[in-house]
Amino acid sequence: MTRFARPAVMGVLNTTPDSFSDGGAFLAPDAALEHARSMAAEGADLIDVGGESTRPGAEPVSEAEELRRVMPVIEALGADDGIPVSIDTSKAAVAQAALAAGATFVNDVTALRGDARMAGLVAESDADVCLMHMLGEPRTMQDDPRYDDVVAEVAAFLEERLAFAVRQGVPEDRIWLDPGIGFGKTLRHNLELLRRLDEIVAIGRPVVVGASRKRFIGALTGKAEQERGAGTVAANVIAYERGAHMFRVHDVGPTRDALAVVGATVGESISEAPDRLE
Ligand code: HH2
Repeated sequence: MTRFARPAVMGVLNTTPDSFSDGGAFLAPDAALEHARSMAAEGADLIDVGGESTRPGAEPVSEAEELRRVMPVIEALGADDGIPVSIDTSKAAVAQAALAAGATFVNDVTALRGDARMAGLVAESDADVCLMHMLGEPRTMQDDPRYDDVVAEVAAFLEERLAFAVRQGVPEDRIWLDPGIGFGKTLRHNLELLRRLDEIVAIGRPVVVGASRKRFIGALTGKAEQERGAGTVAANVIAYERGAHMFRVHDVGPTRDALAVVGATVGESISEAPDRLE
């Protein structure tokens, strides 16, 4: 089991100038901290702090710059608030500094492929790690991605990365898997992954889903990034029903509410729901 009850909500905190939906909004440490606290108050179980955008076409950021962006926020969250922190990075040096400052979760969108030192670092820490599927790299991942069977291929990739992490000494019970919605996927690929998410859940590790405000929701609704909250909730409701454990979102409050209703209706918490006239 994991230390987070299902459903768990991961609040997104991008300390970047160029993230696809909130770029620039939380670059200043004060604004970032305030946003982290408000997400925690709305029911986030942990805050995912990232200093490098992975949006399609994004350019890489140096280690020094990434550290400069994320560390003031992580230090303040650990010291002042005790809010659980996840570090969204593929660089071992950034993860190491974040873990030393109190982060307890490493969210590596390269699934330990981006930095040869990352697996060993995670193994030596007692942090959880999320291994995500991505086809190619952010700069080029949306250039005509192709699969014969996207769900089978993503599952096979995640099984291989899970086995790799375990071989490197990461205890299996600290590993999370993520199909990587929008990372080298067409609209159809994203929808197929959500529809057949139970096949990813069947691998046997808890699954994280990051559908929040992504382009496939814009394609279906015609809405701009900040107006994709309802579409995001719908995607997460489906993912929860298919067995996902953690939901990475920008809009924590509406997600928490939706998951409470779904959990009481079809989830584990049905037996815990108070039986009264409502
Ligand atoms: N998506 C993004 C970033 N990190 N991590 C996981 N585990 N799963 C995801 O789906 C995921 C992720 C992209 O979203 P965002 O952080 O809002 O944008 P950007 O990469 O432009 O900062």
